[in-house]
Amino acid sequence: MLLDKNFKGAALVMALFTTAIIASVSAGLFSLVSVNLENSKASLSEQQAVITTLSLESFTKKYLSTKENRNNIVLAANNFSQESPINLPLDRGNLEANISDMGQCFNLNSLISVSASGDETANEENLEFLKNLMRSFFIQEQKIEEISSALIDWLDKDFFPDSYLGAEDDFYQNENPSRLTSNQLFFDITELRDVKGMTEDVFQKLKPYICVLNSVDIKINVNSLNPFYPNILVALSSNSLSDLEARNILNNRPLGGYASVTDFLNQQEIKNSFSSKFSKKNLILETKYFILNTNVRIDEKDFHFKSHILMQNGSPKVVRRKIGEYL
Ligand SMILES: [Ca+2]
Repeated sequence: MLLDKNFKGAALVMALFTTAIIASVSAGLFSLVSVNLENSKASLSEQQAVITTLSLESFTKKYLSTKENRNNIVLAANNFSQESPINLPLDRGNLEANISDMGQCFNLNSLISVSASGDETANEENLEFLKNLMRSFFIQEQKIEEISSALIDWLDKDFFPDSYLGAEDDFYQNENPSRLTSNQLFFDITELRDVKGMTEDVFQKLKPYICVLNSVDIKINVNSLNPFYPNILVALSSNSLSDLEARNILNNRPLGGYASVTDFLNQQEIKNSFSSKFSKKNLILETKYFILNTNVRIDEKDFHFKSHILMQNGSPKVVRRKIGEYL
């Protein structure tokens, strides 16, 4: 009788135990199915976002294929915002996009010159321009020298500091967090934060004025410059113009932009101050590099894309795509 009672108790425990296992397995399976469903949904949304972006890219390339439209982007971008907003409703969300004119920023990758035999050297004229840009923010000269030297070592492929203020792997390995030099062109401006000497304060000051292009070229479009960001002009004048003077020059620009670079250089305020080789060599009136920034929102999920569009032999080509956005 006692045995029977024990047996019944054990059977009940076993039954409960089995039910518990089945319940937890079912719950696990259900959450696995839900996660898979969510993943499939997210993947479908991403695919749709990519397809939408590619369609917008095609439209943008077509738009940018005429000189008149490119000029419209330049003139629209230089007044109050550096961007031209596009906003379209989609079936399950919306699309926001803008085309940034890259004729108004300093390409960090232009700090290195690569010879035909592949030798890399610092591009001294471009480096001097960047130093002037930092000087326009009244950054200390020692800090400017430290950042400039470290930047060249960060970009060049060798492992030896080019100057006593430079830094290669042995310096960065002892830093916290430990890291290595990139030894290649920048992919995003946020990498600048990892370079020796860079502080968040200096980074934030430079941020509106610098960019990273898929090339070592640098061209500044005098019609692209924005009066709200006058420091490029200050740096072009080797810091002989003040912020206010630079802003005034940009505010008094002809409505349709300058007709020639000579017209721009012949202005009284400019004439005497633009003596650097950089300002003589790199000023243009036509932007050749644009970035299409797209944000597609589908089913309450956001997808960011950057499409770099470069004019090559007279027609626009997408030369780089990047998914996501760094802060
Ligand atoms: Ca290096």
